[in-house]
Amino acid sequence: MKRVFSGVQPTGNIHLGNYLGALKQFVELQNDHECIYCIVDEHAITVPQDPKELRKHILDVAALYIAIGIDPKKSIIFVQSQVSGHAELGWVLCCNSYTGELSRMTQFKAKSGGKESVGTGLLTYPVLMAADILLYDTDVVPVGNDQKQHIELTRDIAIRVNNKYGKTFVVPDGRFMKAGARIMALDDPETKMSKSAENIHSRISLLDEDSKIKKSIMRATTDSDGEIRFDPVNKPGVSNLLNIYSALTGKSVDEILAGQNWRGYGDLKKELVAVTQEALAPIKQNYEEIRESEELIRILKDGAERANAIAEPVMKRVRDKFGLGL
Ligand code: ATP
Ligand code: LTN
Repeated sequence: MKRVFSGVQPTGNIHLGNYLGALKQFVELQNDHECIYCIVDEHAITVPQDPKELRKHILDVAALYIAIGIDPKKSIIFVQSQVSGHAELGWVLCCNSYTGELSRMTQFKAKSGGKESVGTGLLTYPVLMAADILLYDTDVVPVGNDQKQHIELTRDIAIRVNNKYGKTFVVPDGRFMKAGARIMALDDPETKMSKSAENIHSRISLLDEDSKIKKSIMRATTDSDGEIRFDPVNKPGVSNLLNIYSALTGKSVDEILAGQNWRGYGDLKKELVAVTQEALAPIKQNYEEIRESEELIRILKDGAERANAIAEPVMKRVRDKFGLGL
């Protein structure tokens, strides 16, 4: 069975972009893969976090993992900082990467741009991500499109180390969704839907109430020509709505357009509201049940033990290859 690894940062409410780009694949993959799903709290602290909020968000993401259908009996769910190999391997890989390649990363440029002083963690963020992945001999990494460059870097580092020290790492592949790989902000379809955008109507969080879902979708930016057609370059707003519709229902955009008699954007939006509310209702219900249960902590502790049992032999291999320790 091929091994899958992915992670989500505990930095706020998970939104439709996270879900349709990454998390939905997590659920699908667990039937025929060995899956490891991480809550990457060490990545979260590359920017300042309130400690109390961070702890809360870790449990929020864990509960959401389970609420969307990740089964802790099939998949490993754990918190990154509970397995020390991530930070340890992160350091080893830092010593095998170049500041030039790291400063060329789009995410680094976006997050550091215009700032007077930039934290080192922002620069080395993708190296820690490479460590997450390589620590488990991962074959497949399901992520959104925005992580493509980081996956490429992970592969480059793995190949570089293998060439220099002999076969040490499995070289992983990214896995990207057709419909949901890049969900755009509802208020500005030129930028990706994000947890950190100021306008709450730019995104739909998985736990949003029905009234909020309706408000955000009904006020989504479209255009003035009134024609419902999939054309991301000229009609990014409408295309984004169709894309979300497609990713939520599993129908292709052609199928959706062929079966409709919408008279305008209002009709498309109303139906998308209904589709979204229906898709999120069971997730919200499951979430309420699991979030406050003691079971959640037990699942994360058990997950960390199982993750560590896979990581430790890989770390031993790395120490041996590099001549670290005794
Ligand atoms: P944000 O920018 O929204 O704060 P993020 O990219 O910092 O989110 P994560 O929570 O770590 O961070 O992302 C989890 C997963 O969601 C990743 O696989 C990422 O590629 C994916 N993802 C994030 N935003 C989108 C989006 N707008 N469309 C599709 N996938 C996305
Ligand atoms: N950088 C990712 C989160 C992340 C990740 C990983 C994803 C950290 N480590 C390992 C896949 C595999 C992001 O979405 N911002």
